Amino acid sequence: MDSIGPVGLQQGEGAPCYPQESLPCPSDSSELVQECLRQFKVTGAQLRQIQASLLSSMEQALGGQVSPASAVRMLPTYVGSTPHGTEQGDFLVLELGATGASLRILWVTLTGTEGHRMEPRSQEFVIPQEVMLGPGQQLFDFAACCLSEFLDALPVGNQNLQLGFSFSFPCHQTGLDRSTLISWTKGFRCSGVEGQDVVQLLRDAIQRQGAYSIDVVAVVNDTVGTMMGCEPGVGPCEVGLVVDTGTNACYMEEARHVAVLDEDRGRVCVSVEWGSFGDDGALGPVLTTFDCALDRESLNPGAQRFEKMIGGLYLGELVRLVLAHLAQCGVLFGGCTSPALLSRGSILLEHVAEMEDPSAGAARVHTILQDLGLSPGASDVELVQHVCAAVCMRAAQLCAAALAAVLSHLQHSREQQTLQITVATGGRVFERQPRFLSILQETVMFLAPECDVSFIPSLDGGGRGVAMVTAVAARLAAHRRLLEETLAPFRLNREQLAAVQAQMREAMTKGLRGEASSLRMLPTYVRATPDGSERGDFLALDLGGTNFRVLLVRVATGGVQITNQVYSIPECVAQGSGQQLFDHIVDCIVDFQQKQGLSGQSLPLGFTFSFPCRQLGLDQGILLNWTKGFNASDCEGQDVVCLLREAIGRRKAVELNVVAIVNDTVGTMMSCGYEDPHCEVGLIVGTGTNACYMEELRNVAGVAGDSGHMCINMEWGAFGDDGSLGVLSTCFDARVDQASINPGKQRFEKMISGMYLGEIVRHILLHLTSLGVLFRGQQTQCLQTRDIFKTKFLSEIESDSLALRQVRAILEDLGLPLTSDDALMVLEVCQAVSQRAAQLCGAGVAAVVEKIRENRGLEELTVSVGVDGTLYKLHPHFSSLVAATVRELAPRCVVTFLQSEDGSGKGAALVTAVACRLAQTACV
Ligand code: 0WK
Ligand code: BGC
Ligand code: BGC
Repeated sequence: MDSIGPVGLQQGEGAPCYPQESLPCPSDSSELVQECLRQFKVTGAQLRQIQASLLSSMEQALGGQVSPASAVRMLPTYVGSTPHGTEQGDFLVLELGATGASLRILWVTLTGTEGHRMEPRSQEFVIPQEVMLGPGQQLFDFAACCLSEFLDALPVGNQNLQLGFSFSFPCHQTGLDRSTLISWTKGFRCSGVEGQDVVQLLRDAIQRQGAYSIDVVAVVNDTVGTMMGCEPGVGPCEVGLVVDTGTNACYMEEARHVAVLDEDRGRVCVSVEWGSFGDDGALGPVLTTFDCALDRESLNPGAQRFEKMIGGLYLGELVRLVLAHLAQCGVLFGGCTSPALLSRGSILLEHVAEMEDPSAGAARVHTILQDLGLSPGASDVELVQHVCAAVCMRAAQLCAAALAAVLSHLQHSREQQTLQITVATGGRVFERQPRFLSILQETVMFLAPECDVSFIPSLDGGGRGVAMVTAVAARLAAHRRLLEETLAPFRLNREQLAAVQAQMREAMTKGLRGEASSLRMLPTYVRATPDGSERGDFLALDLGGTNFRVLLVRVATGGVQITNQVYSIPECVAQGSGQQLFDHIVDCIVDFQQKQGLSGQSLPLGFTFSFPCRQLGLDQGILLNWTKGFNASDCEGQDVVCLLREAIGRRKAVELNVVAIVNDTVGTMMSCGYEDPHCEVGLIVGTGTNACYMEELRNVAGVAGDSGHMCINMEWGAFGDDGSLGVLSTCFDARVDQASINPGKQRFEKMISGMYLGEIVRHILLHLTSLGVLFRGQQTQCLQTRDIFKTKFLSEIESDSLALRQVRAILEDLGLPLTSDDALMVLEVCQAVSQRAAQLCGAGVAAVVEKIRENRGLEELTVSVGVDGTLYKLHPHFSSLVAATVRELAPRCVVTFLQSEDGSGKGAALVTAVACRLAQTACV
């Protein structure tokens, strides 16, 4: 005869439950009865101990501590807000696992009007034991079959239905509709489900069923449904407490406390999963041998120890084990047992609820025990009621200790003297055991006196709450679809990029031949990259980027020394008269010379002029058209070296020897070429974008000579101005182009460079706001403001080191009223726009390096590309995306990207130095 007795373990000592020690049936029967009932007595100190230990487990788990694993899991649920009552629509809800061997389906209509409730239609289906313990597919097919049966009775036709899946088991959620089962609890143990995404399993089963088009948009733990099901008027409920077959709670936690979430604003609902509390032995002192026996015989020994002392699936079994022990010791039912009394699960929650209820009266107890094949005497009935009361009392007290831990944590984390809070309760233990709630309330008041707690039974067991979450999820899913539709044109595939590469290649060939092409392929008269023998002091100007710089470049044996000064070009000067612009440039030069003690010296000067110029020689450049926001009058069609010399002329006592005019791409190539002789391509991705490279002179029409090389300024910013990029251009690109000072021009540049990316993003955000996807559809003044969304925000927002919270800070500084979902979507918009820009740029570079490789008839080309420009340098992912695209599209070229340290001013000085060296050798 195996007998069960108290274990008497100290706090947290060793693994839970040693094999049961059989307790002798003491001769004094009353002692035995008292001993059995005393075991279920949990002292105030023990309850406080449990409260404290559960609290520290909660904080360990929230802090992300993995080893030792904390006993409670604290799982984020991706539910970020309690309902604001505006949710509306018809929703299907499938509840699995809350009420043991049954699943429930509900049709919930949310009216979106506060206080106006429509009674949900629902149906319960009993789940056969073999389905609860069989292959997972069978369980989900069973659920899908029940769904069809439920819908067959409703006039749903073939409308697309949205379903919320209430799945009451511990799951790692990675989204509102993505949830991986950690482990089964309660009476379930289907194979092939743990570690799987249960939403996908349900979707697959519904697919297999094929009867209705049902979209599973959210998966919710039953505690969350219970919390969300609170009538807004009484709430908001910020804690959901379920005691049904199992037990658990969820609550609204400050997002910043949840380590796994990189979010510190707002709140997120966390499922505590306190059922597993004590699986690490923390419950030692309050565990009885009856608990041990129950656990040993359960489907999951050693797991869910706390749940097995509270959950409705176990209370009946605990009572049975005690009654069986007392009967076997002869102090109950005259020492007689019955097959029913000795068989597991024969006493159910309902039995305990009735027998424990003093108002039910002895007669009912009698009937139940007789149904179990027992013939109870009068004293037996009373004793049975005592046992039921003891088991239920302890369950309610333990549940209260756990709830008090959650409440104390909330009170501390919200730094409130007194926490006022509403707890939504759900589950049949509450419904069937009215005393459960009162004991729970009393004990919570004892353990958390500074918390003013009101308990609200959740309506229809949380079904409405699940529908609320589903409504929110449906809205978010709809928003996601609209976001994907909006961003889809920005997601370029390999074919599209290869087409850009091929089109650019063709345009290069045409441009070199002087045929009509959107690529002007301008000869620069730079025939060689530096060979290191250059020497001397040079002045250099660098105009056309973010900053205008004047530089003194000393090229000596030991290397190149640069002194430079940044000057601003006010918009009114950039868009004023040409004379004003060049006078301003000369003013800056004079200021620089004075500061550097160079006044009166006429150093050779190299002019980096980053605009499309048809060069007739190294020091002759006819400006073809302004770009990048410049629009000074009387310059286009003029030789800008002349314009500069005239301005110098207008400024008395200034002598400057302008030797060379170079494009910033050429300056950058030369600057990097000085360090790396393989550098034969120059790339700028800054305010504007462009590239140059060393072409075979024989391929350059209009320039004499068939041997040797010449650097060609591609002016690729204008690629596609002939409409060849039409297929890739989006309505947002069109809006940016139309609003620019050079509509129809520089189309490639307007899809890539820093002057425009922020504007593309702003137009997309405006569009998404108008669809109600962003900022709750509120159009704000600031978002209507041109250029308010700087391209540098993309670099900041996309930086990996920035948590979503910082993204919010950037956007809030812009005066945008946003939620965390909004911040995430803005991040995705930025990523899509910058990724497209980098890939298009990569396709361009691939076209250039492949041209060089084929020019030289090489199997494989090793080449370096000198790069400059704020966007390329500051954006966290731009450079790697460009390199990846080049590897993909030009696999036979080994391309190294060299970020230019000194800008193209140094390059201009080197071009000048080469020109001076060649001039000297020509004189000799
Ligand atoms: C720095 C170079 C300059 C070039 C600029 C482009 O020295 O010649 O124009 O980079 O980058 P941005 O300043 O437009 O970002
Ligand atoms: C599950 C929880 C659930 C609770 C109440 C437990 O067994 O692990 O996810 O909330 O039962 O149904
Ligand atoms: C200009 C190019 C320049 C590029 C990068 C473009 O707008 O047309 O000449 O190289 O910007 O600054």
